[in-house]
Amino acid sequence: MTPTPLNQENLPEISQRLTIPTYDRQALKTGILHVGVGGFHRSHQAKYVHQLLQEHNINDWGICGVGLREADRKIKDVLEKQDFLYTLAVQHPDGKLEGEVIGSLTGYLLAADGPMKIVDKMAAADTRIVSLTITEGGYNFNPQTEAFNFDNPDVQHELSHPDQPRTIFGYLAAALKKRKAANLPPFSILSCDNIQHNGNMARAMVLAFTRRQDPELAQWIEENVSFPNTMVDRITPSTTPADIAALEAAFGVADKWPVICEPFIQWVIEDDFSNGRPPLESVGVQFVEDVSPYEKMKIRLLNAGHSVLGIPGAVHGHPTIDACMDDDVFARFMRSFMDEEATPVLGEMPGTDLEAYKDTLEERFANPNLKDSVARICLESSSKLPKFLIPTIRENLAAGGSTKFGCLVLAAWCYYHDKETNEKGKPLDIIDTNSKELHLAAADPLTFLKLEDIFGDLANNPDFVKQYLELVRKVYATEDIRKLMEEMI
Ligand code: CS2
Repeated sequence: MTPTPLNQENLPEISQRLTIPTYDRQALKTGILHVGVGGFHRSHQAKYVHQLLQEHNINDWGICGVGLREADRKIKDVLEKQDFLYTLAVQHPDGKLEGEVIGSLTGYLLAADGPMKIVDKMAAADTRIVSLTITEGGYNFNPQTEAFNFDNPDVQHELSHPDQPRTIFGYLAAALKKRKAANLPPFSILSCDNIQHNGNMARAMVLAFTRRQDPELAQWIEENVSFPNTMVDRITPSTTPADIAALEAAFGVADKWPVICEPFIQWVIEDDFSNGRPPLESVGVQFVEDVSPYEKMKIRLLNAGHSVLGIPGAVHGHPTIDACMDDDVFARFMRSFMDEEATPVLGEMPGTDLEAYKDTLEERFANPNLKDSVARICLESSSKLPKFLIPTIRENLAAGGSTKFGCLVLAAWCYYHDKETNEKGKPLDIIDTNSKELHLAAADPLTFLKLEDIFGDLANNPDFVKQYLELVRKVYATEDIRKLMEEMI
């Protein structure tokens, strides 16, 4: 059977095999501009909005994607050919595969095709939310001091050329300035990245930038723009060519860039919007006054748990997170990290059953049908570890708690960047903006730990340095990280 190409016209035929959007996509206004349309946005926020549009007769909340990088051209081209439709495939642990065509995205703007088109769209009256998944690194702050990086050449350019935005900050400032001049209410800026207090962080960075570029605008933003904090969660592996072929065979639909994800989904948002919001509570989104406990728990357990499996997993040669979980030593190491190091410094989690949360994480990580590569988990670890893992180590050092599990992960990470191969000599698939610097520093383990922007002052703690150097020595001497993990648990 020839697969049916995914597009609006073919939906009636596709509806025999997959759930399709039943709302009038033509009638949707763009209420949300989303910057950073990766797999995660498409498995999570766009899915929630899609469900809202399916179940309720609302047409204010269509999403227009925005890509600021040239690398985003690929997704734009694919989506445009498919009338912005894509397949979301949920992989259940028992082998069940559920497919659905998502219709909430209705357009896509690429910076390279005209930055002002993006500014104009952000400044349009219909736009009420600009949401972001621009990764931890996209916020342009020093991971340790959390100060805005004014040395970034693109930022330098935008500061003196407000009509030529390049980073998210230049775009937001230009668009908000237009709205202010037109007497339009500002949009809310909704950060959906894995940073604790992501909304506060986005606000601090936008204000740092605009205070320098246009202090009057900064004051208006400070008084009028909402930046709700959010906790987002759904494990979404990168789509591989094999996935594309497998889904085509399973559904008989030719989708050039489908998204695969786990069944679990969660979104917790602080209910503070400058210009209205979709009634997402009707599709299961939790609106709360303070998201901090949720995000801390998720970042320190789920995201850190991923790194605790992924970095040693890459060094050992496990290809995926489920392969790590299938290895009893890795699974027990991760749980020991969660129980003995992450949990004691989590603080109060009123009303939350932490044990049950950790059990669920184990089940989610072990999903044998979700092939989440350790390469995805390790990518950009230089921005992730300062948020996911290092605070737990630092707080345990202050409280006299255990740091050995976290420390072994850092020792393995030094080996990972020094050798750039796994223990069997196979080249690692390393993607990190700072990979050159990390590789050079890792030639000497202490120089590596002295990378202050990543590790802060860990190198000033003699006990920790001793533990770390000893573990690095063992990682190199044995070239058997698994054995070292086994000895610890
Ligand atoms: C992962 C996250 O990037 C990572 O290291 O931990 O992408 C994780 O899968 C998501 O945050 C799950 O919600």
